[in-house]
Amino acid sequence: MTAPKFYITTAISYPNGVPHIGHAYEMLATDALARFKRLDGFDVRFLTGTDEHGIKMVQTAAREGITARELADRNVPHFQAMTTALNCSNDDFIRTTEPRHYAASQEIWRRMEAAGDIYKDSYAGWYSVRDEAYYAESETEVRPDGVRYGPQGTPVDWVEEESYFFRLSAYQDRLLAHFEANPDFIGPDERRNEVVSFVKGGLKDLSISRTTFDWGIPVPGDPKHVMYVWVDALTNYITGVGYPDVDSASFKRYWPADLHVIGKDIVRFHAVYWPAFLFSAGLEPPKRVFAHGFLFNRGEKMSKSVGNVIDPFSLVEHYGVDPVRFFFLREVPFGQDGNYSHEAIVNRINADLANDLGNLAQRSLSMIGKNLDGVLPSPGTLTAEDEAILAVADGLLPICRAAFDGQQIHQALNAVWGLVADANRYFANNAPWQLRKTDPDRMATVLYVTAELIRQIAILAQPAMPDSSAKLLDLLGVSEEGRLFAALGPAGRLVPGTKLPTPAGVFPRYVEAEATPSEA
Ligand code: ME8
Repeated sequence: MTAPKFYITTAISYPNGVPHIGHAYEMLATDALARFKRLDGFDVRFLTGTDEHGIKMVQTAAREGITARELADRNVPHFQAMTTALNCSNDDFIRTTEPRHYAASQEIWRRMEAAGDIYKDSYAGWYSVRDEAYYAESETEVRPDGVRYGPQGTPVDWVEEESYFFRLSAYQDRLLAHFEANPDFIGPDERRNEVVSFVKGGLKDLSISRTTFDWGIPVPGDPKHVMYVWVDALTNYITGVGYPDVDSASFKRYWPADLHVIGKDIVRFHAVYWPAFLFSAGLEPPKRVFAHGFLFNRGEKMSKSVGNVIDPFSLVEHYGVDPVRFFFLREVPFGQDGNYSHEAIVNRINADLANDLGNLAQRSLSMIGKNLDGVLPSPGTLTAEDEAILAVADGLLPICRAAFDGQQIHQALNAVWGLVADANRYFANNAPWQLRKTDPDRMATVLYVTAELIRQIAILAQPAMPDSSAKLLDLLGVSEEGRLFAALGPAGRLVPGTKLPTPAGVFPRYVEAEATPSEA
């Protein structure tokens, strides 16, 4: 039987600067979703990349006295390096300046044109360079500073130029019918409701080309025009699986995408424009679009002028990649806005990781090392308590799967850390260190059960913390194959008699640098 497929993407980032924590957050969360599916037996394809065209790139480059291409070439390597620093498992990294993407974008344009959905007219209206978005006047407001702002709080400029238009208005009913028939198309529900009311409010045709600059993909047959950056940006998702070759094995296998993970500011593009373009081109829409929230530094928006922009590379350098991944995934309910601060990160590292999971593993495994020559014991007859806690562990996969299928990553981690807490209580109540003399057989059983709980916790922690979970599974002598979700539950129980490696700490405590001298 061939594995079912799962095609997942992040938004592609504008490389008009270096990556920030919002980019890192989206990337690591999407990676956790991708890893979960792989471990659960899916043939996963995970795409990320950079969105390099558009006026925003042109303007930033001009300010720096370089070309947009030079700006992209300078910043893209930082985005690529970030995927490595965050230990992301993306299968591909697309740059919208690649020839394969020009071919895909020009083909989707031709298809939309052939469908009668593209016409030439002239555009006069408001445009936000920061959002790369057109807004109706009713969506904008003039603030006391005399500047007109769009709905996301970015300034808008008046634009008037000849432009091609996409007949978005023709897709209003079809989009509404699609939302109705596919209640899971947009998540979370709040975002879905916003989109439905936006579409119900009436769709205007969309300007999809520009003539006042040339940093973009030329419009087929009219190279004076370049495509509106969002037409080309959204198309990356099909370029990444081989479009325009719709007969290619990869396009046939992976399209439609199963999940586009994006931030809440770009839902309209993904849930309205993108499916309309695809309908027009005769292609299937993605199955689901999920919007995560925004991250704030202690409640404040990150901004260069406030000086609270945190570089994802230094975060990883400082706390370690797995603690950073774990912190964001456990702390911020996925889909909601979240906050981060040094204290909150340290608290998660020391409480959830070092104390709760790290100590439990260290104490139980070193008892096996010291008292049982490092050989996993055979459990004796299981008590009701043993059976009950093993049943909790054996029942976690469906809970985690349901959570991940709704992108509720934090709920899955809550369930797993619920077992971590249970396992700590179990270990403390059974006090195997006291049983050593009084009832060595019972001690062996308690140590076996504890090790077995840690095995299942580590398997389920892999999507969030791939490296640390691997270290734990190494300490338990679990084979590569034994790390897949198929090995969860009774099917993959630890094998008594296995000789374990010498235990080593996996989750060090975070110690404040300032504290070191006084402690020394
Ligand atoms: O929007 N917190 O690119 P981008 C969380 N090129 N997420 C954030 C964030 C924050 N503070 N700031 C940004 C674009 N993001 C387009 C996408 S897709 C075909 C084209 C998220 O570099 C943002 O919501 O501005 C988006 O999903 C991603 O980072 C890239 O943002």
